[in-house]
Amino acid sequence: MEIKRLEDKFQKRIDREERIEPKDWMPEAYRKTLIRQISQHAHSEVVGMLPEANWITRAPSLRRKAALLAKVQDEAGHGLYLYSACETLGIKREELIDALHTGKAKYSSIFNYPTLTWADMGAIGWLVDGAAIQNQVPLCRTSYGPYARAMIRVCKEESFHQRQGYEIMMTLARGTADQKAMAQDALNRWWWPSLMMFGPSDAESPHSAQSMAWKIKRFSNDELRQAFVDKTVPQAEFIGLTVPDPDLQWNEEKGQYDFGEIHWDEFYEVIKGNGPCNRERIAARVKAHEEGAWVREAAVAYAEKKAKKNTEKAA
Ligand code: BYC
Repeated sequence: MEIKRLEDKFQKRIDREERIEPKDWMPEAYRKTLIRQISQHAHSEVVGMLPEANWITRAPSLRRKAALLAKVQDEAGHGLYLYSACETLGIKREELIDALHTGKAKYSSIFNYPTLTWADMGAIGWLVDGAAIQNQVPLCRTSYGPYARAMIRVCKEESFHQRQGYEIMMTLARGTADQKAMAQDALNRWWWPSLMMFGPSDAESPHSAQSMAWKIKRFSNDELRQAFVDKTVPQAEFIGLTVPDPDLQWNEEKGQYDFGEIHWDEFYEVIKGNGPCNRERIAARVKAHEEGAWVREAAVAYAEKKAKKNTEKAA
């Protein structure tokens, strides 16, 4: 009875667009859903550094190298804000990282594909960060305060990432025939996995209805995917590239594009751990974590020494 009353009061706060803060009462399922989504999001940022880091040493100019380096560093920062936001829900960062390393936690399907050419840096920035922006701008208004606030800065940075990617694609598409072919090949390989980033279709999405009612999600997976297609197809046309979908067609009546069927079997295989690079990605993360243990230990020792000094000074 008491729980029911608290739940009703909680839902009323959500309906009034009030932000929920860490010390507020919240249903256990709301807390769990947020831990799941925010930690998956944090893991995606951190694993998302790997496919691009692969190209930092091979960027074709100093300018490209500096921009890519800055982008990958931004992603590390996004991971840190998101782990911190997640910790406000009463879970330890070590537990979250352990869940990633043992394969219990998911991260975005998109980062399980290989980066084969320089054009993939363009395609990732343009399409993957473009899809991320589509999904994350509404999350600046998500109902949980620390997540919403973290997303504001993340989105500003994603906007720079998207532009640097599109500019790489534009340069290649306007370059030699070989460069244009490389850009087209990257678009061919990244288009469908980018559409899968939005998650299963609404009819197949187990969490959507409750997350929409709690205003964690503001738009459904299909709504966001459609908006992304409508925005991105003209961008491809503008630089003279072809979206690899024979069924893609402008629907005058609906005022949006119709597009072909997504290969959901591939999506489910990738999120089960059987994508082209899943094992490689987790192995790289575990190795980095183990090899970075001394840095974490040194940081803790330094913080303790500093705190001790401060207490001694105050005494
Ligand atoms: N990949 O009921 P659904 C970035 C899972 S990082 C893997 O629709 P929900 C970037 C889903 O977790 C991009 N798994 O779930 C970084 C659930 O499984 P569990 C990351 C996926 O949560 C570096 C099941 O499928 N962005 O932008 O309501 C460089 C059923 O799905 C995927 C975020 O994380 C997927 N694509 O909706 C560049 C944004 N899709 O947990 C860029 C925040 C679904 O029951 N997250 N699943 O085992 C969200 O907005 C939502 O969690 C989702 C899924 C729309 C992704």
